[in-house]
Amino acid sequence: MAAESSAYIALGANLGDVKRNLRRAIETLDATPGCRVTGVSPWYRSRAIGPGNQPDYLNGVMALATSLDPHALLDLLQALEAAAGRERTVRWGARTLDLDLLLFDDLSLADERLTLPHPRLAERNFVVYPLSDLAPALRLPDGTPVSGLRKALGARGLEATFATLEQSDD
Ligand code: A4P
Ligand code: MG
Repeated sequence: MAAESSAYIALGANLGDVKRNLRRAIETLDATPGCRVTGVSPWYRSRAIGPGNQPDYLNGVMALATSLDPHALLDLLQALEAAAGRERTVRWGARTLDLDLLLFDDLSLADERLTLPHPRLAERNFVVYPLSDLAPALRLPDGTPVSGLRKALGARGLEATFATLEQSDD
């Protein structure tokens, strides 16, 4: 059996049935051969970063054990975004589902399809907060502790909501 890698994936959505789209993405990934969801963070409501007047996002992070390689995992994430009805029109525009590959083991790479760690990970509190809730001792490949990023960013525009999607009221 191929050795498993450890990956962290950011989930975000601000259009349509947000909780259902997020829940489906987690369930579908967990049911995919070669992928096992090993943890899901608490959920945060966050002010949208992007053009125009967009609804708030719901953001979280999941941990995955996988035998896929990083590009195959990115293909899978993009297929799940497409299945949720995501339309890529405006960069940073509102979306039914956004799945970003944050970290894959301690890989650092940049090619035309994939950059690891995710290039905007360290600037976004709606990624760093749930990531550090899920993995408080985690470090980026360059040794930066996520707990330090969390302190540096602060919680501006961010509101902790429910611990699990199941605990939310609808
Ligand atoms: N790509 C390269 N590296 C990666 C990676 N590590 N993970 C490429 C995922 N994709 C990666 O992404 C554009 C291209 O990035 C892909 O083709 C892939 O090959 P996209 O998902 O098509 O487009 P996008 O998401 O609109 O652009 P981008 O630049 O990835 O945006 P982000 O950084 O994903 O930001 N505000 C709040 N409050 N919460 C949010 O979750 N999310 C975004 C999207 C904007 N504002 C937000 C939130
Ligand atoms: Mg994206």
